[in-house]
Amino acid sequence: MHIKTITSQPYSDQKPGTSGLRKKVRVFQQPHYLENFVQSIFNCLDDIEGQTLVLGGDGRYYNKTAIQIIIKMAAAAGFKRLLVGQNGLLSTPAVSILIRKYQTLGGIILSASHNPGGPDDDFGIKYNTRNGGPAPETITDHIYDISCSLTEYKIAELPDTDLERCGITCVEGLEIEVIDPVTDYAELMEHLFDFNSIKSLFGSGHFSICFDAMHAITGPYAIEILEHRLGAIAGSVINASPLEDFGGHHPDPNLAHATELVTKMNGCKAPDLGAASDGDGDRNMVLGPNFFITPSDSLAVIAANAHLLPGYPNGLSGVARSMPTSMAVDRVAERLGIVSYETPTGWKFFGNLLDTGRITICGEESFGTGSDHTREKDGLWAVLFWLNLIAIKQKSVETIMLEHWQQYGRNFYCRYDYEGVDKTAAESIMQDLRKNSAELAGTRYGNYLIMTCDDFRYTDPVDNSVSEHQGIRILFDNGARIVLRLSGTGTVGATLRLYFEQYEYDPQKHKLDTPEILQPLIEIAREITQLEKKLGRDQPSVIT
Ligand code: VG1
Ligand code: CO
Repeated sequence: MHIKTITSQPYSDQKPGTSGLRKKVRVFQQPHYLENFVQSIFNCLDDIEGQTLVLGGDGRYYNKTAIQIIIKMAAAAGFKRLLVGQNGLLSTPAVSILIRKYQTLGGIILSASHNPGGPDDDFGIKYNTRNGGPAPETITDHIYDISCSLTEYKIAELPDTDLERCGITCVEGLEIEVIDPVTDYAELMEHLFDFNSIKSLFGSGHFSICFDAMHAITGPYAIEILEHRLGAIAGSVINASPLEDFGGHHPDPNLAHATELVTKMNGCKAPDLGAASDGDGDRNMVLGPNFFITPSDSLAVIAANAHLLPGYPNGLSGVARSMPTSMAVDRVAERLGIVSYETPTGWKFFGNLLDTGRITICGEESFGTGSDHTREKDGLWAVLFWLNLIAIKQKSVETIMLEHWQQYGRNFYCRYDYEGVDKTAAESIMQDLRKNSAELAGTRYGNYLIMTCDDFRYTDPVDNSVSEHQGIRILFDNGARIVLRLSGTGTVGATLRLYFEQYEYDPQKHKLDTPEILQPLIEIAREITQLEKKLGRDQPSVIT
């Protein structure tokens, strides 16, 4: 195999964020930009020789070009075997599952998740380690350090790989296997869930689903699993073909972006279950007719009922949620007598807890839920969980949720995102809060008394690594919370996120509207931060 060494200049902006390196496609198209980052990943790994790498992406614009480059660079780096998704496609949870199943060194995922795709939009690249999970900060920091001084990369002179047909190609000692993206994933789902009872549910003729794949990666997975294996009627999966620009939409499964699904679910003759997933298949939204389940509530319901499902016969060892996620799951954990861990935002922080068996289920408010079956959040898994639960309980989505609130109380919750704002202004809002945190404690706003205001700091209980500045928490005496943090996935300016939560035990109030309950907290946040004046915005860009 002839290997070329190409001289390049280091870039100074290749620092991975919450989930990999995300930039505009045009940034990745700069000379050697992608190659430099990939070489930095490979240089960070010291045991590549003879190993296997999983490779795939969500099919967005530049996926095809990038994958051919990475195949040639992986060959030059000394990998012995590459497992590549057919047509370059693999969902994020599928990559994680493949890494674990075939015990590979790791995997590379090409995706910017829910960010829009196309020549003028976003691309991303992420490295997952041997456990199947996103590389922890120690590794991503190391990759970044390497990238800052990288002056050359290696690439093998090979023809492009035919990714359209599944099968094995051997090129001078390197085995490139093009695999069906769905098979291994679907097989694992069959172990975790009772497919027969879900089949009976669909077979009864009284139950229907609409799954919106948002022209992103989960289309092929949902068609195979929901329609072919579980018998949902043809057409249950909408926007099923992955497109390079996701049909011009944000592939983000929330009420603001999954508009086609939301219209169906709020119309007459709505299906019994509505669901959607994001660009790379790790997020999920679950809806009933005219009824929205917040991701934090979904996590709590999943934790409370996991023991009923075939995949979790021994119940849960523990649970975890990211700090901004509502505390609904903590109440379930308390009743189950298990620990609920509070981690910083980003799935990588769940890795050690899952690997050491401390937790079985975990989730984030940002439409992410998962379990120890993999090391990524898993969109379709969550939808299958709800299907299986409905099949067991023979109750509607709404009834399951209302009964849960009756038992545990309800955590009213919402998130405000101010996207693409001035970075300096957003950072100064955070800085001012840090500065004033001591004075804020003890201040009263109407019925709300601030108990503490702090900057979340996490010590990983397994490796004792410390992550600081993970978001500002304003905690009130009645258990309400306001959380503020800056996004680590945006590609334009800064995105400021505000999270609001208030607990309500009284069942009489459970059907009240979230905005009504949370309005006082929203006003307090406006007053304390003056954010709308400072950011020059009178409304958030998105409310979820
Ligand atoms: C966002 C979410 C976070 C999630 C991350 C990656 O990060 O808030 O919970 O883990 O996206 O998800 P941030 O830093 O922008 O708030 V995905 O589906 O975009 O890989
Ligand atoms: Co995603």
